[in-house]
Parts: sequence; structure tokens; C-alpha cells
Amino acid sequence: MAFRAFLIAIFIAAAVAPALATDYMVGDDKGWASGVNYTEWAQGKDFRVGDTLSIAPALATDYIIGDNAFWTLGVNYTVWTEGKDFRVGDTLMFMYKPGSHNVLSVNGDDFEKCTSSNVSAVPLMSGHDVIPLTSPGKKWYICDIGDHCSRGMKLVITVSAAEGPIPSPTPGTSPAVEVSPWRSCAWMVAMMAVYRMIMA
Ligand SMILES: [Cu+2]
Repeated sequence: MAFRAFLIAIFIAAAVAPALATDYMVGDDKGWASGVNYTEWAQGKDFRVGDTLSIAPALATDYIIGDNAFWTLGVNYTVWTEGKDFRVGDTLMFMYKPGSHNVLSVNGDDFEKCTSSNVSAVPLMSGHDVIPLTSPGKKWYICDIGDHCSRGMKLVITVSAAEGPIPSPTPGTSPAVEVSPWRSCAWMVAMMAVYRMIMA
């Protein structure tokens, strides 16, 4: 009788263990990025051998310039940029009433003077201008209409490189994370058969 109880205990321990593997998405929807508190994320989690950690890069951000004030007079765009971390892959969206404003990409010197020395530069003027950030460095934008630039319609941002590419795991180098549902299922069926034999 004691032997049977012992076998049942082994059966329960063996059967339950493979079924509990959990796949953790590190950082959840924030992904693997700077500015996320992973100590906080890990708190209260019970990591076990057989669990997996998935690392996903942070999603690109679409910035609406000025947020719900949009691209217009009377907004301090220097204040708006504070605390924002612009990255390659993000996009800038300039929203405004077409004809009232426009968006002109300029250099740092023209930005300071609110002029455009590049005579062939054509401003964007659709009212919903989307500018993808494709390279790191400083970017300067002004509204080219009237004296809007000198009245504050100017935006300078510093774009940093995208979050580093995530190296994909090489198949076969991490056997500990390979817990296939099928193998767990087959294991459960086998253990159930052993259990029936013991209890018969
Ligand atoms: Cu304007």
C-alpha cells in the first residue's frame, strides 16, 4: 500500500511538472527597451525551470506633433519634446488645417534664423504630413508661412539609433526551452496508463 502511494506521488510530481511551463513576454507590451523597469516587471513572478522568456523589441512610436494641440501657433514645441526619446523607425505626424500652416525641413542655421537657404526645398502642406525618422541625428522643422516660425512654429529633435536588433535564438542551442505541447501531452497519456496499472 505504501509502495502504491509512493508511485502515485511520483506520478503526480512527474505529470504536473511539464504542464506548468510558462512563456513570459519580457516587459509585456512595452517589450525590451530602455526606460522600462524590469525589476518591477519581474516582481511577483515565479520563474521555473522549463519556462521561457521571449524578448521583443519595443514598437516604433508615431508622434503627433503637439499632441492634441497639433501643429499651430501658441504651442511651445521645445516643451513638447521634453522627455521624449525619438528613435529611427518612429514617425512624426504634423496635423493642421491645410493652407494655414506647412512643414519645412531645414538645417540648424536656417532653424535659428527662421529662413530657408535651400531654394529647392518644398514644404509639406497636406495638413497631415507624416515624416518617417530614417536616420539618427538632429532634425529641424519650421512652418514657412508668414512669421509663424519666429512666433514659435519650429521643432528641433534629436533622433537616436533604433533599439539594437534582437539576436534570434539559434535552434538547438537551448534545449531547456524546448517544451513541446505534444511531448507534454504524450507524457501525460503515458503517465495516465501507468496510473491505471497501479490502481487496477
Ligand atoms: Cu504656421
